[in-house]
Amino acid sequence: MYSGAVAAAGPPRRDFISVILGPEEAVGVGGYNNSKAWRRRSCWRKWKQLSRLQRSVILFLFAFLTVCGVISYTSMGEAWKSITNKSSDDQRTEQEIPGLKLANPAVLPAPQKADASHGDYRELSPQKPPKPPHVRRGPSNLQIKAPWRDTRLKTRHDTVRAVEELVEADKVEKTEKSIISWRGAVIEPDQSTEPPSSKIKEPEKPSSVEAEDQKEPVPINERQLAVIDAFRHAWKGYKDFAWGHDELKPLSKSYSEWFGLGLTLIDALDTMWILGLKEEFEEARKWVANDLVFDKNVDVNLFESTIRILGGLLSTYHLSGDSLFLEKAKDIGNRLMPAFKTPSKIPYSDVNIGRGTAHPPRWTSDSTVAEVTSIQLEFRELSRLTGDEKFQKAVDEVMKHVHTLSGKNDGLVPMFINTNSGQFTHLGVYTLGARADSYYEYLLKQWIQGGRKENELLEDYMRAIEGVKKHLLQRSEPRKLTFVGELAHGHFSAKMDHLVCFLPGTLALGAHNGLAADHMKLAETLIETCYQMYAQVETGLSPEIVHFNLHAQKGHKDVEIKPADRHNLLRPETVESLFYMYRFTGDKKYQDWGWEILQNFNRYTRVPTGGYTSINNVQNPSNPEPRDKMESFFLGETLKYMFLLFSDDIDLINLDKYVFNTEAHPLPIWVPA
Ligand code: DMJ
Repeated sequence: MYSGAVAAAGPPRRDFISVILGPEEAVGVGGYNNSKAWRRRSCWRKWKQLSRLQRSVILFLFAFLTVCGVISYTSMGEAWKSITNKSSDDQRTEQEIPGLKLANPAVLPAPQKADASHGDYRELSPQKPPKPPHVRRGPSNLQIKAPWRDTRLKTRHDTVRAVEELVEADKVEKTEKSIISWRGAVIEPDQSTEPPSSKIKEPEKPSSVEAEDQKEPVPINERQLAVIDAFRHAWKGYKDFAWGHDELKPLSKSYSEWFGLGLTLIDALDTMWILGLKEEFEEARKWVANDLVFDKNVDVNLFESTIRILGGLLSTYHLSGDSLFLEKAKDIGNRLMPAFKTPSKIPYSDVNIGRGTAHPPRWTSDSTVAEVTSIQLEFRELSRLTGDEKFQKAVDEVMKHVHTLSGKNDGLVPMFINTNSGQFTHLGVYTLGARADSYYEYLLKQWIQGGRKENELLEDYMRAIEGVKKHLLQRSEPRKLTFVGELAHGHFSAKMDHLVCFLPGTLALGAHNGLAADHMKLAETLIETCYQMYAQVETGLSPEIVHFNLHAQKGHKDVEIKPADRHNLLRPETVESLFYMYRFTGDKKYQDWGWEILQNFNRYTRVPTGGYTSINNVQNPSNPEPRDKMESFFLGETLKYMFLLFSDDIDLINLDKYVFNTEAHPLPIWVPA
């Protein structure tokens, strides 16, 4: 608006704001005057001409704009400061942790763009989930997903964690080298005694997560397929005639009960998982979910139910990630605890899992040494998983007590221990067979499980192996096979149970974990003997017990078999040791020996209508006398170890991550502190 027009119209109304800026004042009367004083006076006059309201509004606007100006200046300053700081932080990180930036991309996948061609990554961004195609009613927790369908998601989740862990691990690795000490000797794990020449090649492992999830699956070979066929055949018999019962009687097409807890089914769960038998696994899982009930008035043997049921449930939980198995494990674990309520804390052999009472066998107050010292891996793991110390406390106490006991002979233990006094009984008899065997096995395996820190366990194990060398080793004639005999009140007996054949595998596992080199040598000699216990017999199957010839006699082999000992119960120990020997040496002869054994099981123990049977006479190929019973450990152990023996995939139950319980159920090795 021009001021001339305003002047013509009279003074501006006071009820609205009007700012008049025009040339007339600036020019003035009498010509152009643009001096500073004149301009100041003119502005002041104009200001004075404004109404009070107009002046207030102008002052308010001025004040408001000033405040805004100050605020925006401050925040821009902050932003600028943070930009400049960030770039200097980045430079510092690179200087302080050299290689960190380079190392990560080498181990982990490159940063992922939300690219349309990689739909996977979009799942991770915090966007609204897409609408489901149809609304599903019912509680979401009933929509159980099979765990193997979630692996990609798991991988990504784990990758994030792995970044943090790698940085941490990098620091730790540089400062710490784990050292194993035995009687003052220092053994570095790196110097373990694996024959270098024919060792299986271990693939480059960037990190456990990536290695397992991104590695090409190793194809299953012919021999593994033969094991799957054997398993399916055994399972068919169990399913058709013994479903939900303890053991199959394949000839009479029925079943036998021991505890009435579906022993074969539970023992076989993780084998099915390892063999990849998903349909069978799902079916068995349903039975566990719907029909496995521990609230039963039944007496169970503490050791047998721990290694088969608790061990089987725990390992299946670890492999599948399905919490159903952990819940069941907790249930049976709690129900077994009354066994430890004894005057000495050495547990009773039997527990009534419904009533919560425990007792020793009717005829004695003794327990078997192997039984009370071979439940530790399982109860310790249960404590770790549940956070409830009581399980571990109870079993650790047993080990500590046995560690201090007198009555050992150079580390070798008697076979019985009294639940009242806590002392060994029946002193003077020493064996690595029945009633003592897994005591030695669990000394080593607990030490491994706990991160190789519990020195008392290692001491007892090393001392015991020295005891074996000193008192129990002998050589047979004519082939000079080294075997482990027994000692009874100073007299050596050349008797060896098939059960002792766990020993080569255990010795090899110890050597792999950095123990003495001569343990591996002994393992190699003993596994040859165990193989000969099969090879020198007419059916190619080992009897339960053999006697070795100490003196050469014309026409006699190394191995003699007494009529009472010539049965075969489909036991796993030799195949178990063959598996360890192959893993640690890569020598194919061990696979070939196992293959011969599988073929002989098929030839003499396979029942055409389903299942396998124990036999009474390994010396009579034309009539091996079937006993009409398939033990649960045939599926839990023997076939599992066969499958693993024929595999060249060292990550199929990696022995640096898992330790097998004495029923072949793999449990995780705790991360060393
Ligand atoms: C299994 O129950 C276990 O391996 C145990 O340690 C010994 N006996 C059988 C197998 O022979």
